[in-house]
Amino acid sequence: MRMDSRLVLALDETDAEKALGVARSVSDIVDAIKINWPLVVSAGPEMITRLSEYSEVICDFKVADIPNTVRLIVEGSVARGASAVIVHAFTGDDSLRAAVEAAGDAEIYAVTEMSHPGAKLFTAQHAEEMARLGVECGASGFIAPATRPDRIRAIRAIVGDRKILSPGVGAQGGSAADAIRAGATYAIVGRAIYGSDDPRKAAEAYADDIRSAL
Ligand code: NUP
Repeated sequence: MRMDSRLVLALDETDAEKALGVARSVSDIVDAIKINWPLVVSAGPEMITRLSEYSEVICDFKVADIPNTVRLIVEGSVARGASAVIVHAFTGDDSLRAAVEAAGDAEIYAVTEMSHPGAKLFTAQHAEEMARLGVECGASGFIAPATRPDRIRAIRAIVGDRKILSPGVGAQGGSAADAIRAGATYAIVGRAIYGSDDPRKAAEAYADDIRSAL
């Protein structure tokens, strides 16, 4: 995945044509487009392939299952054009290893602590353990919360030079520049870009904000 703007668009727009329009308008600004279930259940998995014409595509399927099911989901995503797939780490070492193996040349990013308030109940309490497990199992990157930059710092101390992608910027209250300063490799921004009146202008503003932190 390229590392120019360090900005990743979270494209949770559910209208296929609007989603493609946003992708087209920001593809030269963002380093990747992350898609999630909202777009896939409304517009179909072929969106992975269509969007891969504009940008690298990260499938944020937060896969949490037994190794065989994980393998099938990761293989299917990569076959459709995904450059990376996001999986949960709480499923354990066998499921994580199955994801990494199934990804081949594509990347696996493991969730550590999630960005929403409810994350404090479970994921926050095991985030460091999950990061350690991800490193052991060969994950290329980790998801850590822009809403709590101190937690990005803690995860960075564990994962060394592997990637950290941080959601929670904009609509959830986090700052892209703060996340990057805390050690994130990429800031992930969704609604604050695709939901704005001028997604291109919004993406440019986030890219400028990130640049100010480098
Ligand atoms: O901890 C996480 N928080 C989070 O928001 C892990 C995620 N993968 N995400 C995803 O990032 C979330 O599902 C959405 O696709 C995106 C954030 O979107 P927004 O809050 O910027 O609109």
